[in-house]
Amino acid sequence: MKITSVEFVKSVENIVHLPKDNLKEIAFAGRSNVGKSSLINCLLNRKKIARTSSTPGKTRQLNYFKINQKFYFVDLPGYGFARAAKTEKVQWQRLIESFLTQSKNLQGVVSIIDSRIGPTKLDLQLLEWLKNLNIPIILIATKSDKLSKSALLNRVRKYSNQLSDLKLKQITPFSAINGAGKIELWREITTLMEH
Ligand SMILES: Nc1nc2c(ncn2[C@@H]2O[C@H](COP(=O)(O)OP(=O)(O)OP(=O)(O)O)[C@@H](O)[C@H]2O)c(=O)[nH]1
Ligand SMILES: [Mg+2]
Repeated sequence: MKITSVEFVKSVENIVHLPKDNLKEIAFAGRSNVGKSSLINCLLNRKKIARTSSTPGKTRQLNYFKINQKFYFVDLPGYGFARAAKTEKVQWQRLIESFLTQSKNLQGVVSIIDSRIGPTKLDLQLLEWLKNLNIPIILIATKSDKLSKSALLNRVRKYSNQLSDLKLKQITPFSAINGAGKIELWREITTLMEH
């Protein structure tokens, strides 16, 4: 995908404020600190259009990025941030839920897991939920640079088996550090967008 323009449009805390221009959307979901914002920056060839941080729980709204004036990337708040206040957790959860159930333009969700950790309980909940809602899933195992090639292969194979019920096409290893998996992920995103 040739990126001609990237624009941060807005942060949304309540879905009544979703953009109204009906452009197609791809959302990015995963545990807090898993690397969602870094992955978005890497895909868009921008260093810090999506804010990243080593402090978990940085992304607390739905962040809308308009690409090539044609479609949106939506950076979702991370789930499972242990130190967040309970009321805050409930708030984010509600925001993600209402977004996933009500966005009319959502083409699919890039669900991001940590290649070293694999799917956690919360990841599984999200995946099952997406499946029940018939929302297409692209599954990414990020931070692949932290594992050797053979360890990575083994883990990805293991996760595929663990998730066989979901009938995913594949799990794509990815690294925001060295760009591994970037071409494959763009290919998967483009395929969803063409539907
Ligand atoms: N080694 C390595 N580190 C990564 C990678 N992706 C992200 N990180 C690091 O992981 C930390 C969290 O990254 P973010 O992109 O901010 O994670 P996030 O999922 O957006 O976090 P929240 O917005 O808090 O939910 C940062 O310190 C990143 O530098 C990767 O592919 N490899
Ligand atoms: Mg983030």
